Amino acid sequence: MLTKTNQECPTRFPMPSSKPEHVSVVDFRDAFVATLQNLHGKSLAESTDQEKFIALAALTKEIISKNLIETRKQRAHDKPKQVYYLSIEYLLGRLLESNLVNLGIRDTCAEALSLVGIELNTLLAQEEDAGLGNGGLGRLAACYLDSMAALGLAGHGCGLRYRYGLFEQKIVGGYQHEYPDNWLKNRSYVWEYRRPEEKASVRFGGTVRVHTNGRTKFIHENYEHIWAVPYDVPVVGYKNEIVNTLRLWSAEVDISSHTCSIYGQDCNNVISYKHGAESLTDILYPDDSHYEGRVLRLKQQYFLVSASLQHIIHSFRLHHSKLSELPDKVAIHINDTHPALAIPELMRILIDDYSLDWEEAWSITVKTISYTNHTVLPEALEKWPVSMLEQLLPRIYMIIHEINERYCRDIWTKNPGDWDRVRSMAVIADGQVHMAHLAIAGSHSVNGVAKIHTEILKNSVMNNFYTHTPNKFSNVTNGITHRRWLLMANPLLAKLITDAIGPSWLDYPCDLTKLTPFAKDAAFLEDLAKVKLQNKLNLAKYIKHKYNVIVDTNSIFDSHIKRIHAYKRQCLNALHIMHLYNMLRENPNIKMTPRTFIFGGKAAPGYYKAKKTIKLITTLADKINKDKTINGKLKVLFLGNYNVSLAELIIPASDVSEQISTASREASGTGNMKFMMNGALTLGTMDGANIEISEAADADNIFIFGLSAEEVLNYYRHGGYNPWDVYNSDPRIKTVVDQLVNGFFPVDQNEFRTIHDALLYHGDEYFLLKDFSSYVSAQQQVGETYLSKSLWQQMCLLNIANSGWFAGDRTFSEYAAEIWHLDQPLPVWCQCQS
Ligand code: B1N
Repeated sequence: MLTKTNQECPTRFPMPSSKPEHVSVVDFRDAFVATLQNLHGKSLAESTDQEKFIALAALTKEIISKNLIETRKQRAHDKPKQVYYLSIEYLLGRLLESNLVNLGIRDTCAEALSLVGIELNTLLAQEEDAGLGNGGLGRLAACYLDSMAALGLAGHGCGLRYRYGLFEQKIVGGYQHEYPDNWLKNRSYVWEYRRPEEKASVRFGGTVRVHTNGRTKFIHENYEHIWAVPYDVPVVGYKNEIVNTLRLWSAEVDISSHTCSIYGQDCNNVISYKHGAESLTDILYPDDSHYEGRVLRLKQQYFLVSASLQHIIHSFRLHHSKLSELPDKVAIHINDTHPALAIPELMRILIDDYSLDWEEAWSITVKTISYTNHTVLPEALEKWPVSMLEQLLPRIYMIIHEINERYCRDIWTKNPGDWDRVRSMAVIADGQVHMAHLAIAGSHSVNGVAKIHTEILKNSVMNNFYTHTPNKFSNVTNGITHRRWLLMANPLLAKLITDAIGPSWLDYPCDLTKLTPFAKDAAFLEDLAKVKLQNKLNLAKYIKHKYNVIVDTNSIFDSHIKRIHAYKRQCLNALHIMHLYNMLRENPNIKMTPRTFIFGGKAAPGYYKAKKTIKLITTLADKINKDKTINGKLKVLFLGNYNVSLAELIIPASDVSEQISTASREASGTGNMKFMMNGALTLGTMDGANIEISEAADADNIFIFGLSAEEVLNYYRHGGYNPWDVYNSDPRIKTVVDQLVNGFFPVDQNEFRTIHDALLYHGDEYFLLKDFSSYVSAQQQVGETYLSKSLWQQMCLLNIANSGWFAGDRTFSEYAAEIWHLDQPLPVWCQCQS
């Protein structure tokens, strides 16, 4: 069954020793009560749940702190190569439970609390999600931190400490409303350590004076400077006593040295200047699919990069004197182009602060930096106007200019006379700085995040770059942490697995393949079904409590949870539900497996079409859920404020995982992997990592439909297709499309006009109508397969058994070996089976 993983099984090295904390239940209870009293000056009986949560987190942090200090000490001694992962987003979710799990004390803690009448789950629910990210890219960064710590790598995250995370979504009258996510209610975060003594100064604006007296010097003058103050969030390794850090930078202005008199009569102006400058790290940009060209975003990017690089070079120099050794001792990884200014910033530091010449600085920079691309959507590719960069970051712009000159010269030398090629690859073209071009030019490695995505980069989107430097390009398919997404989010399934095959899968996720023989074990499959049912009951309880809707746990729970975007095709799902509803209204006794369709996801606040999609789903839900004539065969739910915690509830309870993006548009997807690991069957297109999921789980165990990426790209190259042909030839399609605007819904007839017109009058850019018929057939096959309980459970089991390859530990072993060239023994995610 597991052919690929066996072949790719790396050399075996031992895992770091597993020493779970030996804390006794009674000691833990006593320490908890003492911490509670100490922190709040209240007895257990007087304390609120929030206070109890804070005490439990503080106690957990105490254990973590010891390990953090020890890890630092050990690293100062061993001096391993350090990895710095630079990302503008980290979608951490809650940390208390995952920290307890990783420390190996979750059960001890639960038992200790029960001695004093407290349910651990009640306290866990008190924690705010840390939502410092939009979606896949930010959650991926969080999963990788977890894997790096678990594998014992000296890997650190660098990011921004946004005062407000991704907005809170409320559904009012069926529409999305956004509210600030005030996650730092008490101005501080239970897990962080503020380290003002390690602050860095970041400079904006001003001018550059070129001083040529012997050696050319660049003197940056008249700039404004803002302090970047680090807050370190500990990242706990799985039962290995390793603690890494995620360093989040916060903007601060110290006004103690500003005299009020130069600003005006009183100190108000100084204070408002401070507030203005510090707002730099106030908000996360809430859009992950359209590039945002505002100067504040550029400031955030440079702030992250400059503070992080100053810190990296400073830490390096504590142990090493020769900067030429930087690439041997440090790897800097940029998560998409948002931190691509790391390239000119490292050049600036090496040239201006350490007097290296250009060639040497460039060689060090390129060898140190690597880049992951996460999207081929043209509207998401970052480009900054030259004028904006020049004004905000004059010295950085000079360096980018020089990078561009040299890069273009190099392309020209290899392709004399080919101006078109030079223009298409230039870092600066048409008055804009192309960040992806800068990232490729300035790093030694460029990787895509799923096989097909990398192929599209190499063969079309970045083809010129690929032919110029083919060795830079590689693929590293994304992965997720099986500790959070299986062990923690689905404890019943984790227990069932461990009882069957032992606990080795926790350290070696590919050992999940040991489950394969259970595909023929009827009793085990029954147990698997029971676990799913229990998880469905948990979700049903939440839905009843929150939305007062009763869902049938014998129905198929079919989930579509992710950001709302035209290419992710939530509308295709909605059109199919309309079609099922039409069939049921025509004949309520039609044979149809009952379904509960679950949606969740946020739309970017300025994304009109995505917001209309939410309104369409909620309107459809209202109509269907109220209709008694369909005998409860269909239910539709839009669960508000989708975030990491809600995903942890929905995924273990789902039977079907909707991964229906237009082929070629989704770089990878990672939700698809989480569902697979929890035994939901994928209904998807041949896009992103779905393709590798279908290879790993075997094509028989997933439902594939729709155009291939090649077909879609071909249509795009030839100006699209004609949706009217499909509309006129398939009455099912005509009916549902017409229903968008013909009064079928009890709303203004123009409410869904944009959606309707995009399908018929604007070429159906994402091929909803073209894929509709094959989607309907695949859905029908899902319904029929579900009727055979044992076949369904067998398919679920084979998905779980083959999901180990999608663990972040595998991904990180690949990065460590092939991109960062770490000097430690390679971490292992897979035991070679004899
Ligand atoms: O990155 C994920 C992939 O699994 C998804 O397919 C991909 O869509 C996602 C601008 C992005 N690509 N680009 C972004 C995020 C924030 C932002 O401001 C773009 N996110 C993705 C992980 O590889």
